[in-house]
Amino acid sequence: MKEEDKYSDLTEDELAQKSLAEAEKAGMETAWDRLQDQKPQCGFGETGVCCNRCAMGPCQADPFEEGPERGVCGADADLIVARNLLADITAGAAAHSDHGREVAEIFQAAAQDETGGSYGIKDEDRLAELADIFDLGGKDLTREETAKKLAQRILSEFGTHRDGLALTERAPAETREIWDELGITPDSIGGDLVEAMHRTHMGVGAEPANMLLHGLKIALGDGWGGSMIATELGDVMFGTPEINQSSMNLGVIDEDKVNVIVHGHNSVLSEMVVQAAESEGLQNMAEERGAEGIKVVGLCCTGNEILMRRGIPMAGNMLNQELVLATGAVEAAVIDYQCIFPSLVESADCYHTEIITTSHKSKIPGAVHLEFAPESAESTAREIVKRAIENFSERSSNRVNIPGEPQPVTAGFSLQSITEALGGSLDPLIEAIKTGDIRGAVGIVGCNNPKIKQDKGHIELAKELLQEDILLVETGCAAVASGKEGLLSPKASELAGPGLRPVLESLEMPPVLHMGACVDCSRILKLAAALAREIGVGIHQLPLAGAAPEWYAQKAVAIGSYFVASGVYTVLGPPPKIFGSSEVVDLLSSGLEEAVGANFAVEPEPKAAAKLIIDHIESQREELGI
Ligand code: CUV
Ligand code: SF4
Repeated sequence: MKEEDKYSDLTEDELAQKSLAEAEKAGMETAWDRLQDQKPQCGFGETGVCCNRCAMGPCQADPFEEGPERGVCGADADLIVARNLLADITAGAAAHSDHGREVAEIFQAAAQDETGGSYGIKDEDRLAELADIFDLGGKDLTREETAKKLAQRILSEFGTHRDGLALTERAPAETREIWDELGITPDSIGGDLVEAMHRTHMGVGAEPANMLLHGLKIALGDGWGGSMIATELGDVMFGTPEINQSSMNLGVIDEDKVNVIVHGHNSVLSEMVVQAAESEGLQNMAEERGAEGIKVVGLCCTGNEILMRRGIPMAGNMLNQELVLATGAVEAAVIDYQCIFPSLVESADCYHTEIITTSHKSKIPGAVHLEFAPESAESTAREIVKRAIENFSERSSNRVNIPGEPQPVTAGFSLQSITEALGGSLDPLIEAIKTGDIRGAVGIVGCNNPKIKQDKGHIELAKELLQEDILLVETGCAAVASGKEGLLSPKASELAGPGLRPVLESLEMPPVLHMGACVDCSRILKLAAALAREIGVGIHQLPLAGAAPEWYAQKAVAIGSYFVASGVYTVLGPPPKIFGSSEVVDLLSSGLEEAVGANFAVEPEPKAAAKLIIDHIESQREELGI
């Protein structure tokens, strides 16, 4: 058996298979090892009926009616499951929204000229677009005044006010009516989240449906609020993505250069690191130390952001974070927050790599902490890159093992760049959907999860759908899985069915459009809203679907929930922890369908998931009469 064959059950990514062999040799533990150590995982936890919310517990409600049916407080399985699910959505929505708020705070600091020029306004059109939707009034406002006012308005949506979120107005009227009727139109990003945490406390109601409706509300506040704000203000400050060429996989690590990984989610950090690394002074310093330059490489969603806006190459998705260290050629891994393994410092200990934390929210013992603040962002970024350069001499060349060549990718698909590529309007896309050349569009999003062979869920589902003339838009780790597989290249249009293929070829577009990080799922909402408005229907009537074939994060639960609440049928790969409650399962399937015109399904097997999605799209088309 060849070394890497041992690993071919774990990941579809061939370079990762080689790196896994390398990691094992180095004695580096990975998430796959730790998953093995955890088996068997607890059935109560898996089905969502375990509650550890208060000091009368922990409690379990036995869904099979063999053990106790109620916790000490009297909560039954349905309530425990619903409350746990609400807590998951809350954590996920809070993660995105706190990230969005940080971007907004930096935008405010920039507007008030308090960042020493580190941050500014790059895209005035987007600023004007936001000024319009936030109704800032007065065409006579200067750019600076507009930015200040906008920052204030946006920040107030995170906290003090309860008057609704301006960006929800982007949704078509038919969709907003559904939200209003159900009482799930968000009032305030922060206020709704605090209420959600309140509702997860012991003794705040016992009605699962009422609990889950609030889950939809905070999820909408994530998608059309916190996440959308992160995306929009990122575009204003760093530029709206344009179609670009780059590369992906572990092979992007450059043996001859100082390699700096940026890992996590917040582009306000990674943007600065990229700028610092491009500076002539630091490039020269790297050359003086014997390197051919500095290479910044992305990982996870912050990587997706700088790929989208700057064409920076990506080393991989979530499960590649340890393996990239096993190349032995990473001088520094700079992290902010979310999806970063707490054990990463130990993994890095096997090599010379330095882990650098940058947020007070996300410190790791053993890491170097260089706190990032808007007023000193530039100098901190320079310090980070300098440390990486100095660390270059610690690299042992005999331990460098870069497992292969990078895969070319095309990325940078925002609503703006898609519209531009279509010749200035969405009409050609709508026409192709109407004629049936394109049957519909599906957003494949979300994470890796070691319970599923890495990237297989994403890639197989993508290939199945393309064959059926379904256009794909992707974000997060799903998009990176596609990138590594070659699906983000126009060449891959040969995998598309006979209707879709010529459309793609005439536009020289890849069959999978990379739309960014997880917070950029808001770009998918914006696209869906634009399509619905053009056609004159609600989002729930469009031939669309969503999928999260390898999700693991609470953030993904929030994303799935706002997709569904916005009217997009969504298929999950790994099952959510709800199967201990038939009431919650019914609510998420048939109950939601009645309420918002869309629901969840769970199907880990890609071909079967594809079938569910295709059937859904065809029935949507039928109802639309196209
Ligand atoms: Ni935010 S949330 S594993 S990096 S997509 Fe990737 Fe994307 Fe999930 Fe995390
Ligand atoms: Fe048990 Fe109720 Fe406390 Fe949960 S909230 S731990 S079910 S007593």
